[in-house]
Amino acid sequence: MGFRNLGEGKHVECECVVSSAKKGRDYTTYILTDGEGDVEMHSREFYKIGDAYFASGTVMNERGFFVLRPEKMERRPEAYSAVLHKAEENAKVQKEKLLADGLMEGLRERIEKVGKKLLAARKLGRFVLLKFHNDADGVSGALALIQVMGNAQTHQQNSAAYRVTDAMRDVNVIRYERSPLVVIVDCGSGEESREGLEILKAGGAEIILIDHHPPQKGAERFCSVFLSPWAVSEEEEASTYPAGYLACEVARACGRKEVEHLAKIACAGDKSGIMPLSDDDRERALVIDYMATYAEFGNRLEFYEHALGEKELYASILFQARERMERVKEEVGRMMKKRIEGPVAVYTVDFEKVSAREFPGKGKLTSRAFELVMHEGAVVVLGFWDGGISFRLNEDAVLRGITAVKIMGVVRAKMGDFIEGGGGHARAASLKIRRGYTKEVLEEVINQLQASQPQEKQALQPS
Ligand SMILES: [Mn+2]
Repeated sequence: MGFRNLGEGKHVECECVVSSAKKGRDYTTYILTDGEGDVEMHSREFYKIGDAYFASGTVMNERGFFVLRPEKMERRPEAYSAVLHKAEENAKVQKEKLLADGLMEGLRERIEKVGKKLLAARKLGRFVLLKFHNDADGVSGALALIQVMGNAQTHQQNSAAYRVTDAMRDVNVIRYERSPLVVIVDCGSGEESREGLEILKAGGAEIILIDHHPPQKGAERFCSVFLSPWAVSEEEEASTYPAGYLACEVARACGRKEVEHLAKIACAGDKSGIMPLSDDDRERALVIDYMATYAEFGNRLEFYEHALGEKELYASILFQARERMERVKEEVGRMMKKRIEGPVAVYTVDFEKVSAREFPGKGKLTSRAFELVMHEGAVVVLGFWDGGISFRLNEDAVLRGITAVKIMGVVRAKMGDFIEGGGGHARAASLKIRRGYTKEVLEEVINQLQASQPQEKQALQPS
């Protein structure tokens, strides 16, 4: 007796949610949904969008539209989750051909599940808080998702870790919202984020995590959907499917076809080769990265859309960003020192001596240094400054058994007192170090890299 098969004169009674309201001159036009079907209702009473009711009445045909003449509308807050659940089940997603092959087929079910949740959230006027990492990957992912949701509170997250302070702030944001949904893009999977996620969940949020950073064990248990390539692979390759790309697949499943360029910006920003990229894609990624570096916490998404759409602003930012990149590249090249000859060569760069301050950030600076030597056999590059060390390794180094995660693990175990955090991928990662102790930690990292050198020559000799 719900709203699914309506007919003139039919009596209905069911639990439903007010999904929209449009005020007219004489009455307000409401749309009620029971999660399976919708019906219009005209009323002079006030009903709040997102509130759950028990409704009963008769359906009339008014100028071709079915309209409910209510006999009873009774608040029933406890019905909300059942209606939401039905709406999620009934949300229509599409089976699109995925933009990148490989791992992703295994993630299709999760992509569709996120899609259904977002569509249902939109339908029921559910409160959504969208958190995105402050780089091209995080921003483009958020831009794709907002197309599906239409409306959400968006907050830029200026760290790859979802820390306790972030959770505290967010719990406060969602405190008075009914069934709040928090979607986190391109951050939050690492060890550093565990406590934060736990608090956010305890604070009443349903959490969807869309990320490609290697997860700590059990990150999944805080999320209703854990959309990560690591959910279907243990290979380092998983990292190459950026969060923004994953978000674009969600948007496409929801019928938003115009997001392919955003997927490419995500890939360009994170240096991923899973999709063919143009210079335009790389430029846009650079512009977003530049803007995101300077944006304050809580910066809204519209800011980026605006800059990508304004020719003059865009050109000016691109010019600045490029100029900065060129300048630091040259400086970084001069500052590089070779600390270990090989078989896996190790280079260091002291960023305290490089004039870049905010943009490019330390990770990008390390990438610039890395690009200068990445083709010279097996290579590790360490960028360091007062407060941290950033790691870049090429494929050859990983093939010889060295990963940033391993080295960081050993160093953390030995020098835990000096280390405040860290995380990342096998080939790109960083350590956060107590101020004043970077030199000591760096020497230990170099010792460990020395100790991890493969003894290949002897091993290959026949006995
Ligand atoms: Mn990313």
